[in-house]
Amino acid sequence: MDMQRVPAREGDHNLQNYEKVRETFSWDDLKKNFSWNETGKVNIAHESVDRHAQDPTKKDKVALLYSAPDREEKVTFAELRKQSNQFANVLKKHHIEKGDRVFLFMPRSPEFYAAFFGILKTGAIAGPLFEAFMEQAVRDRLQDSEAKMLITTPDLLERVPQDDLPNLEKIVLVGKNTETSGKFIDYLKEMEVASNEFDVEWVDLEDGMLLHYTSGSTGKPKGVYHVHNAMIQHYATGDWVLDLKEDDVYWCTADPGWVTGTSYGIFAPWLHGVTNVIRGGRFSPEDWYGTLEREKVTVWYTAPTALRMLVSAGEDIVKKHDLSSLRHIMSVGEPLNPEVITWGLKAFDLRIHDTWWMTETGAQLIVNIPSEEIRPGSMGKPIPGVEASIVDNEGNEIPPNQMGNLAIKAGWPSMMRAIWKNPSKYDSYFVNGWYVSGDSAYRDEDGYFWFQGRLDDVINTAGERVGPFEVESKLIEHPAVAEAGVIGKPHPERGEIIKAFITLNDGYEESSELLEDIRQFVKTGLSAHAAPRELEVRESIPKTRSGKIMRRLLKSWELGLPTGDTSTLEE
Ligand code: 6R9
Repeated sequence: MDMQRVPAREGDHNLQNYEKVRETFSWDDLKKNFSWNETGKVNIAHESVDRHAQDPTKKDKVALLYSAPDREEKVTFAELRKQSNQFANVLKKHHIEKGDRVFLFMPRSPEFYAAFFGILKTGAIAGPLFEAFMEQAVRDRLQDSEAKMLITTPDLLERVPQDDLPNLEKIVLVGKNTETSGKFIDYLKEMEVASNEFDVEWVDLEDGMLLHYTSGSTGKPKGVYHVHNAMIQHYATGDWVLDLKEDDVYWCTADPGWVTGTSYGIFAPWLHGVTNVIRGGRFSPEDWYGTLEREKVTVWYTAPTALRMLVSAGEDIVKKHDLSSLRHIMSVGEPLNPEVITWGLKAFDLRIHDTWWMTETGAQLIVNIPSEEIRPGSMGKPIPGVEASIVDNEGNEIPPNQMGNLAIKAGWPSMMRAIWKNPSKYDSYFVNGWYVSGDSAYRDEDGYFWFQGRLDDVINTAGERVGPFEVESKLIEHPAVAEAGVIGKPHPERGEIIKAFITLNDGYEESSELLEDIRQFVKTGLSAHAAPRELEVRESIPKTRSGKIMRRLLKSWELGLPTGDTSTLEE
């Protein structure tokens, strides 16, 4: 299909002459922009917060523009420095050392950001958890990381299985606190008496900074380990792709439990010292348009699922809001439908710029930048300093217009440095010097990349990665369920929904009550976004002779597609 191309508009974009910059750019040159270039000792929290707080022209600028339906707050760079210093002192008092894992399990709030930077200032590794996680999801992550401390709220505490977490020494409670045991720390009380001054722990570029858990097709979620060096790329893409300028009001809608919410909800905007909008509460078209209008957002980073829901909400509601501040929109997480780009041109009179990257890559790699033509349906082209290609299974590059593995030449600054405690898993990403993403794509003659799908069984539902194994494991914990196979089923708004095929244990009869009970069991045990929207009871689940669930076959049946090679199917 020959989609209408959308040319770049004239404008004062940060990155002009993309092709020329690509030819001459080197990451080493860029390092000269950083204050640590001389010493080699860094801390991403210093670069994001303290550097601006120490600048007389910047210190009173609003860093965090927080709002939720029941709360509003403005936090300047100087205040954010002070609060994160205080929290770093609280952590030190309770014996947190460089390299310790400190996890956050709480909604977006000013306290979250103070605590997050406090952790980084001590040289500890921060592990943000999505607030909707239920007990099993929390347990898996805190156990695997051997987290020493957790920051949470009294409301969420019941989902923290304390008895199963021998390494967890202390729990900081943000909010009204009735716990009295010595294990608990009262956030407000300790912050009140903590000093405003803190000597930031200067670390090496390769020292640990962040652990983000993400799902693969097998096994439990894996801890993707990032280091302070990632900031070089957060900074560069903040410049080229986010096109951030001094006076921007920037809004990234992602939760910091996911990588977009840290790399682009925290680091990129604050490395550039811009005002960062954080909106608490739940999604609704009225709320989001209201936020764009009220906060006078200029640069907006969001996701296809949300955009599709805005499309469904219609154009009338757009017209009710004054969105004239908005000048730049980006999207990430799933394929961006060409129809959504067409709609964006009508509704906002702006192009929506797709960007591609992953938890493992730490920052954007393939993007549409403001000064280049957009080809709707394409993810764009690699950023300067990054080499992307399509390779076969042996890691050999294949010609344009042929589908294969989307791969990146290893060595970009924000690349993960390990899978926590799982070196063989880490090694399995790399073939012949290429990082192999697990996505399939092709490249056209002009170097634009076109996403085709996942090559493994990972499900992408409303932009969130869900591993079928996790859901299957939870399903079979239900007393009625004998076996389970889980797939992603295409869905117009959510990209994919989770569909589970199950067999029942003897003595159980299929009924809508039972299916709803099973669904709730996954929802309350794992998380809402992992609960199957569709459940189908079958006589058996197809498996290979070695006992692996043949999800591909389930999917073909579901979609009425040819079943392909079934020679390994168990009789
Ligand atoms: C940042 C983030 C990564 C997976 C990735 C791919 C899908 C991300 C996309 C996209 C099509 C895009 N994905 N961006 N698919 N077009 N622009 O989303 O990280 O949660 O780890 O997901 O998401 O399948 O492999 P993560």
